[in-house]
Amino acid sequence: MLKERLQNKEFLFGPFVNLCHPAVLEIAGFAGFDFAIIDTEHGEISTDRAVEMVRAAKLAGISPVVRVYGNQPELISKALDIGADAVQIPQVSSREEAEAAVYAAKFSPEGGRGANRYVRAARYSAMDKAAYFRKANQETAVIVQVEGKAGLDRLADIITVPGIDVLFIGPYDLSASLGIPGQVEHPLIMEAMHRTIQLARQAGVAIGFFVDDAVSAVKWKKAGVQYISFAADVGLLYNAFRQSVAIFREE
Ligand code: 3PY
Repeated sequence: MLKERLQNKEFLFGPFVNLCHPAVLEIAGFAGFDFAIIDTEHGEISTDRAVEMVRAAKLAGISPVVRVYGNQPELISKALDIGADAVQIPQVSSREEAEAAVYAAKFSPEGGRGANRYVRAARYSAMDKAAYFRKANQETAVIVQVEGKAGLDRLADIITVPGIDVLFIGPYDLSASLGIPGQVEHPLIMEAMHRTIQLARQAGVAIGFFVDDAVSAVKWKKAGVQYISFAADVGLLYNAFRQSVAIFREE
C-alpha cells in the first residue's frame, strides 16, 4: 500500500492519468511506476469510470490514487469506497480545510467518513467489519494539495494537521495564484518548494510535487521529495508520438 511505503520513507513516482481507460493503469503498472493519479479534477474521468481504473491498477501492481474534484466529503469517501489507496485533495488553503479533508477521509473515531461495509474497499462485506473500518483508517493515505498563495502563507500551520500523509505542492496552480502562470521554474516556486521541504522535515510529513520531466523528478528526489507526480498520460503520449513523427520527417 502507498501509505506504508511512504512511512518506510520510499521515494515514489507516478503519472497523472487523464485518459479514461483502465489499460492506461495497466501500462503504467507494467512500466514500473509506483502509483498513478486518476484525475477526476481535470479531464473527463468520473467516479463510475474511475472504479474500473482502480481495479486495473490493483491488477497491475500499482497504487491507485484518486484526485477528487474538490474538498467535498462525499467525493473523498467515494474515492476511498471504490478502493483507492489514497485520496488527493486539490486547493487546500487553510488548516481548517486540511482538517476537513482528513475528517472526511477517516472513519470514527478519527473522522466522520460515512461508514458502509458493502463497498468495494470492504470487499463488498467479505472483510470483517471492525477490521475494515480500522484498516481503512490505518492504510489509506490522505494527500492534500497546497497550490495557492493563501495556502502557501499558512503552510506551517497546514503541515501540522494530524492525518496528512503527503503535503503536495501544485506548481501550476501556485504559479497562477502568484501571477506568473506556467512559470513553474520561477524563483518564487523554487523558494516555496525549498521552504516546504524544510517545514516538512520538521513536521515529519512527506512532501509531494509535480514535475513535467523525469530529470526534474530525480532532482527533487535528491532534495527529499518522496511523492513525485510526473506529467500526465496524455502529454507523455503526445511526446512519444511527436518524437516519432519528427524522426520520420527528419525534422
Ligand atoms: C499543479 O501543478 O497545480 C497540479 O495540480 C499538478 O498538476
